[in-house]
Amino acid sequence: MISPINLFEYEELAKTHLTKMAFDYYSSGAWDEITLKDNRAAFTRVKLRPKMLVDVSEINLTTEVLGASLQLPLMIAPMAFQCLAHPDGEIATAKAAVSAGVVMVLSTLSTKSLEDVAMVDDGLRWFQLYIHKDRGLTRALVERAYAAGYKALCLTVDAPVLGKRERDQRNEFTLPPGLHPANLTKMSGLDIPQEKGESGLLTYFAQQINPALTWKDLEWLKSLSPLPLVFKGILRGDDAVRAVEYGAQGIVVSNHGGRQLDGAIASLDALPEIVAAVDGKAEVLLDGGIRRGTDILKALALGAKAVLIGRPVLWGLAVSGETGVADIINLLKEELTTAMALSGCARLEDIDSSLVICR
Ligand code: FNR
Ligand code: LAC
Repeated sequence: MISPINLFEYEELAKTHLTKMAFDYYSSGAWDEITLKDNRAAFTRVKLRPKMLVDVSEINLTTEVLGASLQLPLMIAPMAFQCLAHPDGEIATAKAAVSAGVVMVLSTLSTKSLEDVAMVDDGLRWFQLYIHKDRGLTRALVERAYAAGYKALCLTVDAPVLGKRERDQRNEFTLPPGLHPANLTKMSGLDIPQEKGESGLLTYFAQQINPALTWKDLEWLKSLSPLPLVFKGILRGDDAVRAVEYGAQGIVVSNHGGRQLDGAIASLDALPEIVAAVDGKAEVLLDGGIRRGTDILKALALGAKAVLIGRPVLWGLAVSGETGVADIINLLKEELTTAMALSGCARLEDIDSSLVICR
């Protein structure tokens, strides 16, 4: 078997390792998948303006996010149900993140418990929170994440209800026997009566997740732990400003990988407005469609402090567990190093808006 040389080849290979139900769940977007595709297309609309005759014999990729050092400006986005890709699931992802020196954000809906993932050497881990209707359950999640040493709470704000992913509906998506959301229940499957002709996850959200959440609930959330708050799923400058007023230390510009509101703006297109609105008062991160080192370069040039990758991590996991995830990170690292050298940027601080032109 020839090993993949880029993230797209990983996806192709991963498809052969996954059930159709799992591959469809991982890869799909909402409705017509317009936003899913536009997340990628947005990167092709941005052109680079490389600088010549700069000493690029040493490229430095290190940076800081929320005061912690990262080996490169990359993080692993929260993604549910990673044991569908590999038996080690989130543990394998956490190990690869620790070795690479990047932050992993663990999903509320992980298939390994947050405590088990925290056993992987002292990594830089954040916990992604879904606020359930059951406030006691939500409080317990936050308290457990804090106790287990997670360094920030990543509050996902773009999913009051689950986006309609029609492939999951067609497949009546559910978890196979033996897998369950390990932070929530000791039962198998999604622990809900599965509705015929519907995705089990959509039903889960409708029953369990609080669609009435608003800004006024944030004081309550902040009272639960001293963890810094990062808002994930912001697409407008005014919302970003409000998030900062409510104490956000970080903003993830994201449309959930095109899985929520189809037709929503590509995250890269939303980035400049948000960077301008936040005006340095919080760290701005971006996810959605990052597949090449040049994509990271473009996002940084448009003002992101770092980027998160989603699906490619699952492709790495499906192909070869921890090794595959490590390889995904390494491929992006090599590509970013080359892209910076060819652009005349030896350090991340050399990357600024003069490097890009948006058409
Ligand atoms: C996600 N995403 C996500 N986000 C979140 O806040 N909580 C979650 O549990 C999940 N679960 C999840 C599962 C799967 C299978 C995918 C693909 C995505 C969204 C994720 O964090 C991120 O925003 C996108 O995946 C980024 O886009 P790319 O890199 O996949 O294009
Ligand atoms: C998803 C949810 C779980 O995107 O965030 O599938």
